[in-house]
Amino acid sequence: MNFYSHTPIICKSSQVTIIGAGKVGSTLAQRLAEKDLTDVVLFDIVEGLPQGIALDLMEAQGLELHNCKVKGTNDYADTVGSNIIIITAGIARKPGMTRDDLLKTNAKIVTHAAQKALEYSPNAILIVITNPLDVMTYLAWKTTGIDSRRVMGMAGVLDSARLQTFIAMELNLPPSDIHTMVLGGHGDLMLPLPRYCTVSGMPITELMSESTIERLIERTRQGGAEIVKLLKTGSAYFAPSSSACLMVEMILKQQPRLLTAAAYLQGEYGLNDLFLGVPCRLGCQGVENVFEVNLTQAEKATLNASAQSVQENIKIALASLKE
Ligand code: TXD
Repeated sequence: MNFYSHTPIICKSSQVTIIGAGKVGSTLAQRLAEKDLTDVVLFDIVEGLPQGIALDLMEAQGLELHNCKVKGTNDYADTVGSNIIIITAGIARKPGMTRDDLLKTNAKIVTHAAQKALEYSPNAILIVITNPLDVMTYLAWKTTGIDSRRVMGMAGVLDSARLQTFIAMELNLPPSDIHTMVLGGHGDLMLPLPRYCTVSGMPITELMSESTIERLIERTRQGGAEIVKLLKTGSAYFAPSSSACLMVEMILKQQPRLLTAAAYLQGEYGLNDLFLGVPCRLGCQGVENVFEVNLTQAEKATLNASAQSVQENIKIALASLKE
């Protein structure tokens, strides 16, 4: 009897491709595999990087006891037949840099990645993570021409998780008791909605002073920048990868939940032809439903300002793709 035989590698029936094996991409690959959710193909243009990360993750398989295969590659052909494609490729923010500074470089990277990956996985659902998020999600959809319900951007889950964390820290309660909602663009004009944030069913407006809520909201708006400033190189990746992992889990397991994602709007909230963070139901079809919540005049004004900024950047990005 051979006590040292290798654990057989059982392939999962689903496959997720992650484009960009940087901080977010590699951490997401780890989360997906270690949660035993799906096989993962990790793609990057840097030779050896995705292969090295994939091998490292596979060497932990017997310790973490999961059954998912992680493969690293520089060849899009290896991504064939993926159920979900996640784009994290691009350059990350450096201190003092806004998300919109990333616009033109990432526009080229994201549109190329979306087109190449969909060539090999024409039925895949596309989740965009690269910043500036709402613009990149639009470009990925526009330049591939796939059904808009199959395209979504990850930001609302993260922004909501950040606000959830700050409320939990303030009230000294577990984050699981706290439900938050942050709409709008993934930027300084995001729209946290305290009226819709609850602690075990109680609106936070009943539990905290206006000034405390405003402080936590401002910290949420600056949540990405706060981490960029602390890290000095690169941006957040643990919570972003957890957020994307949750979206993948809901889609693959067909266990829809209401959460915020950048979804294509066709009249909802009075907005048209852009991707913006709104509450949706995600399922195996992608964005299965967009929910419209009532907004006050002030909230509507913030959402409109957010939409306007996204639409202006879409124009700049589309023009830059023709240069
Ligand atoms: O909430 C959100 N959506 C975000 C978004 C939260 C965190 C990070 N956010 C953005 O994700 C961030 O501003 C970046 O635009 C992306 C990726 O962030 P990450 O921290 O992972 O950046 P890295 O570590 O620099 O990784 C980027 C990788 C790197 O390995 C490059 O070699 C690769 O992208 N890259 C490419 N891969 C494939 N194809 C092309 N063309 C390419 N260009 C660069």
